[in-house]
Amino acid sequence: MALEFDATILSRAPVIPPQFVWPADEASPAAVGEIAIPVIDLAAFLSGSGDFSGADHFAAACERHGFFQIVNHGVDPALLAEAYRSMDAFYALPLAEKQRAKRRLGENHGYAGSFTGRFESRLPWKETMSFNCSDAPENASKVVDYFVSVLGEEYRQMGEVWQEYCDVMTRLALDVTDLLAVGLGLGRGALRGFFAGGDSVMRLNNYPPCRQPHLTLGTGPHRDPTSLTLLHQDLVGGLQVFVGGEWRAVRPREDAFVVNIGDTFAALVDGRHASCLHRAVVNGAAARRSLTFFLNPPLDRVVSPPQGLLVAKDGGAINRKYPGFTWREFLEFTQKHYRSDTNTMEAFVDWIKQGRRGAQFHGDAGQAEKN
Ligand SMILES: *[C@@H]1O[C@H](CO)[C@@H](O)[C@H](O)[C@H]1NC(C)=O
Ligand SMILES: *[C@@H]1O[C@H](CO)[C@@H](O)[C@H](O)[C@H]1NC(C)=O
Ligand SMILES: O=C(O)CCC(=O)C(=O)O
Repeated sequence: MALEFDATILSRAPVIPPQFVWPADEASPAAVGEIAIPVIDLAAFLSGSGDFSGADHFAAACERHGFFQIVNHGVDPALLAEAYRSMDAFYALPLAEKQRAKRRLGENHGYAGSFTGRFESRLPWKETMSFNCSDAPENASKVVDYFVSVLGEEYRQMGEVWQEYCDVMTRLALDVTDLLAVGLGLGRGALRGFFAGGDSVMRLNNYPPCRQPHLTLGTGPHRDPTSLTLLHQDLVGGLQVFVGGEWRAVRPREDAFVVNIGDTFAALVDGRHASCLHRAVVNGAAARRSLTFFLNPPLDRVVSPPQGLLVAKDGGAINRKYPGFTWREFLEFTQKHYRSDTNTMEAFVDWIKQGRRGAQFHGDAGQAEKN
């Protein structure tokens, strides 16, 4: 019988099931140092001036580790508070109720208790609820419709909270693409068209306490295959980023979103920016929650760098670092052929070069929760 991730039972288990035990060199050591990731104040930029503070550190951070924070982003703290209340209400439901939204194999949406259906080892110590969001006008109530269709009419209000949250995240993520475009010397708005009408995804992460926190991981090391992630973590802390050969903790800030660059965005900007390697650890005392919004282009849009990035300083053409591909192809690759880990994009590029055939499912490597 498949192992069920029942948070109320597992969080009290003195010995965790072996499926959750990670190899010693990958699990979380007792203490890691903090990293000072740049904090970008968006107030002036969003009001249209085109300026933003912290620009010097910003460019270096995008190139080095693909990770920064934004403050004065305009998201109403009341909406965030409402989102956390709604997430708590969802996770407080009995397991059987949550499983009415159960994520099925090969799907990217629904409730997943630690992915026990897809992988058998190195399971992440968490439960997640994921759903699609779209900024296409005809799909303006997509999130509400999803909650009502999988959980029932009683969940309409919950769906409305997430609809609003996703709409706000979509707008903010598009503003962040402007920030990144300006940082790359492209015009403001140069990257927006790529994402218009996109198939973005929202995920609510719940990490129950764990009595053996150093044996496991909440989210294994990975780069997001998606384009840009806007992450909000509660004040418990647990997000870590790999920089300069070591893991470093990102101190939570209630007023900030962490932005991390994913594989698809790195390919879109021809490798000018790094796709960020990160993970989340769990702890012995407190449950931890995070909210992740993954900005994506439409499934069939071809990922190909803007012309402005393919011209060298001397005017010559630059050889592209990645072959053209669609987000659908890459998404399917991560769902059917490869368990996302630190080298997903390299494996995908090899797979394309070998004629898009014959890739085996690398079920052993990396972590489980991506798509
Ligand atoms: C969500 O989006 C994915 C692709 O991004 C698609 O395969 C899936 O069918 C969508 N699910 C729903 C419920 O809209
Ligand atoms: C709107 O949602 C439907 C159903 O999920 C999907 O088939 C369609 O492609 C979506 N339209 C856009 C423009 O995203
Ligand atoms: O919970 C976190 O801080 C990280 C979550 C994450 O990396 C993910 O959901 O992909």
